[in-house]
Amino acid sequence: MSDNRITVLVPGKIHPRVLERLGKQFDVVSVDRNDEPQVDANVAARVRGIAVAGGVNAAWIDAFPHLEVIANFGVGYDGIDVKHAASKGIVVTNTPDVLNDEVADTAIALLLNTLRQFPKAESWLRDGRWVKDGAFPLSPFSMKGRRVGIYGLGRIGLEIARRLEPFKVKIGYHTRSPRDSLPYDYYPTLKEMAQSVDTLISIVPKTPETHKVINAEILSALGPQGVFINVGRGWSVDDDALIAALGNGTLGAAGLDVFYDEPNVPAGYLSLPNVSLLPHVASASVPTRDAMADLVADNIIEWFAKGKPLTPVPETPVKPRG
Ligand code: NAP
Ligand code: 8YV
Repeated sequence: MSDNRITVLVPGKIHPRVLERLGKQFDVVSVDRNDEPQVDANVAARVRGIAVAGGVNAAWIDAFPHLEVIANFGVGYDGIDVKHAASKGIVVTNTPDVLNDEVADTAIALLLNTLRQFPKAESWLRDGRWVKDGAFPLSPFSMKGRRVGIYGLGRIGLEIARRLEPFKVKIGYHTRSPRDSLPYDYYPTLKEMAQSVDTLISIVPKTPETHKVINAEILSALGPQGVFINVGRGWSVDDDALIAALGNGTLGAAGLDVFYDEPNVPAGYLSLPNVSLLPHVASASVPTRDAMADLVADNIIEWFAKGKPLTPVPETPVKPRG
């Protein structure tokens, strides 16, 4: 460790490219990510940046008196106590835009898998059932003629909408503020949207307002032909209500990439035939994760070189470094 290099702390695991890029110009200190930081006092006094995939709570923020910047690996930064960071003048950055295409592609793939049961059809072939039992059963649902409501039409939601256009489905969305000049129907409430569509795709952030809003009422409004897809956060879903609705036919099918308490997936989903499950892989390709890693590194590099990170989150101030 050299004295004139800035120290950047990495709590827990992160993409190796972040370590490689930052290691070229900073002293990078990797530590376990527990609830309370356990970092040598001499190191703690030197830390000026944190790069993290996951969470940084107030205890971690308070443990480093010279902390200036926290760079999160991921566009969703719900694991970081941004309010606390903001109160101390610490800048938080995330990785927007570089993953829009990948996550939107995954949303469409998950929707098709859910409607047409392709993962099950492949298992049918691999298990020798095509030979033994004949053709795979017809899928109960199809993309054709669907009315799709997108809950959250931000960077990723808009890419999902654009990808849906060639499928000739009807597209609507719900956000708190309508977006200008878009050819999609705006619904002022989630409930109104759920009553008007048969396919709901959730791509909202984890916030106090989005907690368990996909509940029994919303699922029942989608109806027995209805399909729910979640690529946002598991936080937004009432799992008990969704498992019950899928089990008793109130809702037709669901496709989930994200869960309330990852990596734990409620057992109720695993035994249901009408749910397609992915282990939070929407952005998980080599090119996209490389781009996210580069943006984490570049945010830290730009902050210390120019006092201005590339992609600060709106809640934290960007004051030039003193
Ligand atoms: P974004 O550009 O900030 O878009 C968020 C959208 O949600 C906006 O349209 C916003 O519109 C809407 N929204 C926020 N709060 C809302 C509320 N209470 N009610 C209704 N609409 C609300 O974010 P993004 O880059 O698209 O990412 C969205 C989220 O996707 C991330 O925060 C992350 O949690 C998740 N994500 C998941 C994966 C994955 O691997 N599955 C990958 C990337 C991202 P208004 O502000 O007008 O309401
Ligand atoms: C990643 C995500 O899986 O960007 C996000 O918000 O949920 C995903 O892209 C995650 O952030 C990796 O830690």
